Amino acid sequence: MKTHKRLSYTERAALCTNRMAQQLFSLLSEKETNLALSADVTSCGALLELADKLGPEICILKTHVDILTDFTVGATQELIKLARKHQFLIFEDRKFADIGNTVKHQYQGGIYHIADWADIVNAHSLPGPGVISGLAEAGLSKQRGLLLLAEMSSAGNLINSDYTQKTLRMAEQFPEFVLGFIAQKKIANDPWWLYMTPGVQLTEGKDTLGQHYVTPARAIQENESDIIIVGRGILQAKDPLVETKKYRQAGWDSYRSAL
Ligand code: 5BU
Repeated sequence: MKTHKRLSYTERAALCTNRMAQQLFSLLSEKETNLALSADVTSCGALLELADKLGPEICILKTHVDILTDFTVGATQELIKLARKHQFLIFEDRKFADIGNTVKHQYQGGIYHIADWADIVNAHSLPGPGVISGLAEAGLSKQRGLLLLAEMSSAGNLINSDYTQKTLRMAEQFPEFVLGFIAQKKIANDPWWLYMTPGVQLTEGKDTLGQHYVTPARAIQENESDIIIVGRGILQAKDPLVETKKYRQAGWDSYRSAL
C-alpha cells in the first residue's frame, strides 16, 4: 500500500527550479490535460492540420521532423503560431546520441534548426554528460528544455536499472536544462522531475515491430508518470478528435484518482 500522498501538478510546479518544468506543470494543471500527441505524419500539411484540430486537447505536440517529406522552415513557423493559439508546447523527439560538439550542430543547425522552434528535445544519456553540455550551449539561451531517455517502451531494449539510475545522476548535474525523463515509470522521489511515457494505448498490447503498450491508468496511476504520449492510438482511429478526447479523459481521470 502506498503511504505517500501524490502531489498535484500545481504543487510540483511550485517545487521546480527548472523553468520549463515549471511552465509545463502549470500548463498541465491549467489546461487540465496530460496528453501529448505524437504527431507521426509525413507531410507538413497533415502535421499542421493535426496541430490545429487536436491542439485544444493536448499539452504537448511531439514531432519527428525528419520523417516529413516536404519540410520547410515556414511550416515550423506555422506550428509555433498554432502552439501559441492552442497553448501547447512543441517537443521534437530527436533522441540526440552523439558527442557534445556534434549534437550542438544537429540541434541548432542543419536543415531543421530544431532549437529555433522546439521547446523541448530529448537525448540518450549513452554518450555521457557531454551530450547534455553540447545541447545546453545551443538551448539554454533560448530557454529550451531537455528530457533524458531513462527507459524505452520497446521490447528487448538494452536499458537496465543501473543505466536508468546513472541517467538520473547525469540529469542532476544539469538542473537548469534537464526538466525530466522519458520513462515508463517514476524513477526518483524528487517531485521536480517531469516524466513522459510513450507506448500508451487504451488497451495493453504491442505492435509488430517491438513496441509495447500500457494503458493510461497504468502509466499515470500505477507507474506515477505525468504525461502520456499517444501516436497511432489516435492517428489510426476513425475519428482522431473523438479518440483524442478519450485519451485526454483517461489520462486526466488517472491523474485525478491518484491524488
Ligand atoms: P505510437 O504510435 O503511440 O506507438 O508512437 C509512439 C511514439 O513515441 C513514436 O513517435 C516513438 O518514436 C516514440 N517513442 C516510443 O514509442 N518509445 C520510446 O521509448 C521513445 C519514444 Br523514447
